[in-house]
Amino acid sequence: MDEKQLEAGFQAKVDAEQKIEPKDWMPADYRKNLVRQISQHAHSEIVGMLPEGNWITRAPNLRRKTVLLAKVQDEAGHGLYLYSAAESLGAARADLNDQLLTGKAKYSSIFNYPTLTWADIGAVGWLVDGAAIMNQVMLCRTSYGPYARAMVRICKEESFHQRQGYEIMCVLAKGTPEQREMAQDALDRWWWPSLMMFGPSDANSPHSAQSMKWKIKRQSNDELRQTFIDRTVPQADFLGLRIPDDKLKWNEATKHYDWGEIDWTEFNEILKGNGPCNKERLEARNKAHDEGRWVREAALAHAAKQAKKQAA
Ligand code: FAQ
Repeated sequence: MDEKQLEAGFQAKVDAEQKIEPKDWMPADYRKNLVRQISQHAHSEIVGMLPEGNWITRAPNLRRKTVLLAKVQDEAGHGLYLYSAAESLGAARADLNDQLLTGKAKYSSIFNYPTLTWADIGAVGWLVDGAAIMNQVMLCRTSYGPYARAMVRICKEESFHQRQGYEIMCVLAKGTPEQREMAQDALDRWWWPSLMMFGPSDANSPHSAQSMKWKIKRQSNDELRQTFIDRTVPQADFLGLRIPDDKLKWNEATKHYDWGEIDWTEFNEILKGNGPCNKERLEARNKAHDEGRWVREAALAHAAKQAKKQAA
């Protein structure tokens, strides 16, 4: 079969909702686009451990600490699943890691904001994990088999993460005036960056059209962002907190909330490496990589010894 026939067969399979598996033929650009998205996603999970990891030693009690510890460990697990999914497409883990550590790779903009108070841990769980689930539930039906299967478990865990964050917000919002103020301040700072997580508006999203055709993405950036807003506003109302958007208003005709404007300059600056914590995040990842060198070397030495034994 020539390339055109292979491509037609591939698209027919995708259209019939059959999964593409690692050994199946796939267009080179499909493979490239998937490695791009999956590796960025994996990097996000790994860098995403940092803002919350920062609070493990300062969680207000033992229960909060164990829950937060479990959540951060879950994110590490998600990263590993996703790197494995990228490897099944032929990407080398060492290359992906290198791209992250040298600042060449993208990861989600959201993780370049600081977590300043305990309420930020509530807001991250509620809003950041909430936005992540909204975006990732559709990925359970993505066309590439290993990615879709990894996402099922990831989404179950993200759903627990979202609830633990919302529970923190509930306690703070119904607590002392100072706690309420902390909760409102966290919402004020995390609202707009959470909306940016969904990526550029559809008109400015270069990958969306092809990714939708290949059923890598199943809903557009703007659709998902709107659904997130529609679901989250009533949650903020329940908490008695105010979303920092003067234009936010229920529209009876569209059955959606109307809302204000994202500051795309801020988003683009973060993507260029100029966000509040970009530098700090890369330094922390490089430090962790350097400090883990002895573990990698020990593991490799053990593997080499085993291989020698088997050969003898
Ligand atoms: N930040 O054409 P599009 C989490 C880039 S995991 C940085 O629309 P696409 C769990 C994009 O990569 C959060 N860059 O791209 C957790 C592209 O750059 P390129 C991550 C962004 O791929 C919670 C360019 O802009 N989730 O939070 C962002 O079709 C708590 C053009 O954009 C995923 O990765 C951004 N926000 O759509 C962990 C989910 N948005 O490659 C710890 C999977 C866009 O041309 C604690 N990914 N860009 O240089 C996706 O669904 C998609 O990749 C999108 C972007 C929707 C993120």
